[in-house]
Amino acid sequence: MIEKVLIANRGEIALRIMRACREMGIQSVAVHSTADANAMHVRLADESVCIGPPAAKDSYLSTAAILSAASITGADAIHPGYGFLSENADFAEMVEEHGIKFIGPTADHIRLMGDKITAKQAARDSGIPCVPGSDGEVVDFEHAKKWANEIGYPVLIKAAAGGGGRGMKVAKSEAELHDAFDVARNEAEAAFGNGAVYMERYLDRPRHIEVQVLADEEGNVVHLGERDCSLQRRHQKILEESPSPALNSSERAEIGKTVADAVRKLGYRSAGTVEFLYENGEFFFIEMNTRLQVEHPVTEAVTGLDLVREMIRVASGHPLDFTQDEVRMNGHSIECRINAEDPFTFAPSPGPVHEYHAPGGLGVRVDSGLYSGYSVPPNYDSMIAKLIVHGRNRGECLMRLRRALTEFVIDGIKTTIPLHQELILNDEFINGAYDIHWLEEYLKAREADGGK
Ligand code: MV4
Repeated sequence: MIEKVLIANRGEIALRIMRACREMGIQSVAVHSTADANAMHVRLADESVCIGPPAAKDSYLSTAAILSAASITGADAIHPGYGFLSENADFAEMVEEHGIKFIGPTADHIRLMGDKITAKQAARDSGIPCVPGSDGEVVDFEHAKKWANEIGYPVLIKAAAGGGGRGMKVAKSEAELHDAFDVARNEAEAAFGNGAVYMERYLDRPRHIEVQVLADEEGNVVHLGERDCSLQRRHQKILEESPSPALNSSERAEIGKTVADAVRKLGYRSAGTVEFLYENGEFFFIEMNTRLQVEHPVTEAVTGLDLVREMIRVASGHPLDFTQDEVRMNGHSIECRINAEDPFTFAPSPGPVHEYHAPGGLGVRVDSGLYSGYSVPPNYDSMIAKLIVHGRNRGECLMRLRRALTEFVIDGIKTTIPLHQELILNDEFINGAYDIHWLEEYLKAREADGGK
């Protein structure tokens, strides 16, 4: 059994993992940069180690510093959280080579899903529906033309090493294809050191729906329903909900079963998320995330399960102690990501927090490392809190969300709380009638109205 976990992360997710450890009687080790010496994750841990200067590449991304910290504290496992080293297959491999358990999937599965071409092939071979597109890499313009004619325009050229929206180019016709192909290849080479690209039919107005799974080492796999993550700006999610307002229960059961069967075939272990675009009643695989995700709490709210606890149990070699039939989806949950940003321009707003008051009450959860007197450092991601609300149905959830956003006080810095207050009064949002482009169009219209 795991006795001491080093948490290779910071902020709210480090706290989240520590809380699971404490409930399980596991010691926790925080690591931190010099910029985070006063962070809540350092205060709440059983032990902490400073691993370097503020720049992430010299601290939270330094495999040497993190492995040294694990070694001197005698940690027998590492949880990577999300971002940073969480989807770095070489890191997962190094951790295991040091005789330390990596709380996540195998390095091979991380590598397989990290390359979007091999990920798509694996998904398709396991029975997951994919976006019609090229059979693997598109190596030159002649092949690009051949595939585009087969798929039909518009087409999307994507980088194998991309993901999360980086390195994509649309071509609406053959006239645009040559330049789009060249630009995509060159950008992929420059950004990732890997110029491999592939091609898909471009879906016009899909929703972004992702299915959560948990798998153990004995081949037991359960799906925990889906999350709708369509509300995004520049590929940053702003608000997520579960269940998706777009699905009915038979669609939900069917995609869940398809994903769980595929993940079992892949021999995957730990928590994972299979991402889809959903348009006109059809699901199309785009990527698989081999980590715990920011928005996991909405799934926790609806299922009552503790995903971090399950990840730790699976990493310890325990089988899942519940079956698919025992997973009950209950009610509705919404998460608002609260960023230290101007709610109109989205300019970062780090600095000292004067007054801090988190909302509470029935159905309300706040995951955050903020406290009065804390100063948000300028060196990292601007997400400073997640507000997660649960209700028996979407209407009750929205009522509680409105109430909770009214109670939330974060003084001294600008936050995106006013944006959320505004969004949840919008009729289209209230009706669940949004897709992946809705928020950006909403914000553009708001700007045209004179910043209000
Ligand atoms: C697409 C697409 C339309 N058609 N693929 C962007 C992030 C990356 N994970 C996949 N992305 C997209 N892939 C096809 N064939 C549109 C997007 C996309 C998107 C997807 C999910 C959430 C937000 C998005 C915003 C713009 C584009």
